[in-house]
Amino acid sequence: MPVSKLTVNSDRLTRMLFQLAEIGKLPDGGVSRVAFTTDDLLARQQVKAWMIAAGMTVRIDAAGNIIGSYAGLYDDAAALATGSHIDTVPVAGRYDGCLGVLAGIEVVRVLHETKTRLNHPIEVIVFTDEERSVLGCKAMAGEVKEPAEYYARLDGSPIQTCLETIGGDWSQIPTAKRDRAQIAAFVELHVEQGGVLEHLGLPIGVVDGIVGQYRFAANVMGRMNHAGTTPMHMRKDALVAAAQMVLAVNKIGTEIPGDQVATVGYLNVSPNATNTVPGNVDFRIDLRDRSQDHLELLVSRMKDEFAAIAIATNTEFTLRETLHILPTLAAPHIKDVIQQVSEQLDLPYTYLPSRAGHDAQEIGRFTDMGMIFVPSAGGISHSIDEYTSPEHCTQGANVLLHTFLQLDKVYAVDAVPLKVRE
Ligand code: HGY
Ligand code: MN
Ligand code: MN
Repeated sequence: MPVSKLTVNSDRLTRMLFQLAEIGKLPDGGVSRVAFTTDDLLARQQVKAWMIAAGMTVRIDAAGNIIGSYAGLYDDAAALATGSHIDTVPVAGRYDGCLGVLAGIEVVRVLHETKTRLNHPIEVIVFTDEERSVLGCKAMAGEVKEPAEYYARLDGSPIQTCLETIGGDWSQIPTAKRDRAQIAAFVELHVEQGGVLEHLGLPIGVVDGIVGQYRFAANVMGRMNHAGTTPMHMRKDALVAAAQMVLAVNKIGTEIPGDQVATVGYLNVSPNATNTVPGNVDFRIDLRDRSQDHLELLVSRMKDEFAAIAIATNTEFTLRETLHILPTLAAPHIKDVIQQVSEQLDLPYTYLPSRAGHDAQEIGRFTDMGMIFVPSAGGISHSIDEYTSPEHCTQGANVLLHTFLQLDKVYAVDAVPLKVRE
């Protein structure tokens, strides 16, 4: 069959998506598969089996990334890579990350079944812990500069033990770093997680670039006391202070000119008792924008606001950075190829930024990066209501397949074919 006629197997892709969603399934139909949990391990086993069935060899790097490789005609040519993540936020749907991994496996399976060998090796990568620390893709980009404590889990378990459970090795993290000689291009398929494509009625998004992010852990210290006997003017109420800080974060997001976003999605009160003035509050902040300079302005404004609130409420606070990702632009020639392929497949498209973070963001630090979006129903994600139709998933996977076929010609191979494959 001429490669131009190749298509993915829609039913098989849909079956894999639903089967993977059974691992970590919640009673109400959502999925919970947080990195390093038993369900994450089970899902990793399942994905490795699908990679092998698709004709790939599989290895795990020091960061626990699963790297499926499908040989090309030129063994030592740099790979064309795709992939994403299969770990989820605590209450998730079945598409975030998983579509990118499973579509990549399906693309290779079609090549394998039709005995199609590209010049370049193809890689499908499952990156470790995308939802919280983006450790996997950061390690591959050589960007893990922080001490192990920075990556400790919310429950305090050390990253060293977590990595061991998935076949990684914290002490060998630097060996996970790769470069452009090993990966010539990385293209990630992902659900949009926003409502632009659905609003425009378009099946394909060509991503211009991915926003940068800062995340912080804030701790407010007041004084725990009796709710009845402590006069209002004598209180150090950590929750009143934290509540004002949460509103300050929202104000930064809404009032500073620009299209940044600012969120507090996690908050813990202690001792969390009706008749006790709260002594301590933990909460976490997520700031995003397309410009690093603008992000730094948001952070500085936030710190000033928090300092003023602490003085006014007679409390103290600490602020610890838990994540910083620089914005990353997609490679223009990869965007061109995704556009051309969408036109060839008669799929209308638009260009748009990604306001969600992705593994491609870090991989784009050392090689050419591109992203393909497909619509999210209602613009919903990080929710059990996340949904993308089988048709849109299939269209996205076909755009990925044909983008690889095109990129195989775009990236010359100067190696001599070491052996002719069957
Ligand atoms: O939070 C994000 O943007 C991504 O879904 N991890
Ligand atoms: Mn994702
Ligand atoms: Mn996500």
